[in-house]
Amino acid sequence: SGNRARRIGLLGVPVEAGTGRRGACMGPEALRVAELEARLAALGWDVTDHGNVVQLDARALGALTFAGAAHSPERVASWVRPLARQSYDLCKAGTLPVFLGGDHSLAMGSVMGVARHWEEEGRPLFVLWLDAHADFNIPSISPSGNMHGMSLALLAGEAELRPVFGDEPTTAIPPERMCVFGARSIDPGERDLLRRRGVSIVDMRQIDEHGVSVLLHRFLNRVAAENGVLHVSLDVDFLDPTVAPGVGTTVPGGATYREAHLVMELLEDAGCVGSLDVVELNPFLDDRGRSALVLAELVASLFGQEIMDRPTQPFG
Ligand code: HAR
Ligand code: MN
Ligand code: MN
Ligand code: MN
Repeated sequence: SGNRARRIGLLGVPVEAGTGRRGACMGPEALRVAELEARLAALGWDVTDHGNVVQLDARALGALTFAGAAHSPERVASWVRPLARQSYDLCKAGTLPVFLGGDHSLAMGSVMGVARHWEEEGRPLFVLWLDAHADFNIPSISPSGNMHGMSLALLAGEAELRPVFGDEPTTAIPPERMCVFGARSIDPGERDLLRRRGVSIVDMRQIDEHGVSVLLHRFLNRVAAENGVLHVSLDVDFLDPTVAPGVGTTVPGGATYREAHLVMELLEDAGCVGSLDVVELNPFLDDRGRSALVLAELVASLFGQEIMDRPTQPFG
């Protein structure tokens, strides 16, 4: 797969300030316990676990103010500001970064660093948002004020969210290069904003009718036509809650086990993925590690594991 690094860097981001409930801080450790590193190494990747990003002192940031509801923005900023820098540095070093969450607010930092890198390389960055939600709220329209519901809007350059990065270097990703895939819970104001900005949305109704392959290829063809690089942001609630119950915001009617694997397998075939988030895993709500194991398997599929080549119970 031509333009990809052979090196994967894992980076934990135990942020949970972007959600309404506790437990996502345990996500990075659960993914490590699910043997993510060993699974990728078994596929031939050179994997380094960089541990967890170091949080800034949130009090030293001062109060961040917004034109509406935004909960704990200083705590979110204290994670995503250093994360954007480390993400950028990992890309610069030729490493394919895999970010282990932590709630989805972490994408503000992970994708920001990735976007700054590819902008300098002159390659267009596309974003595939695998999620029940679009995470395209801004403070003036958010029904909850939870910042994990605003990360894609920040990445699209929404002005209301600028205080999150303050004076740090940022860039905006054109919303036409974003695709929300698996959607089934979008707020009314959020839907208007998505339409006005021109974000592509593939909802579960379309997936039921046409299947993931046809719909994903539409987007991947656009990435290929522009010689783009793809960031994949995988929210656990993309999956149906019967497959992955370990998440704070379950929504019925999500992707099945095989639909999710097929998405990963098609992404591997396309060969354009340059970075990945695995977010919203809440081990406190999980059923004996089931969701963490499903996620570890999905990440392996994205990086070359074939469904017909899975040895019997290698990781217990
Ligand atoms: N749209 C709702 C809000 O903004 C719920 C967002 C929930 N987000 C996540 N990540 N769980 O997708 O509050
Ligand atoms: Mn190691
Ligand atoms: Mn999300
Ligand atoms: Mn979600």
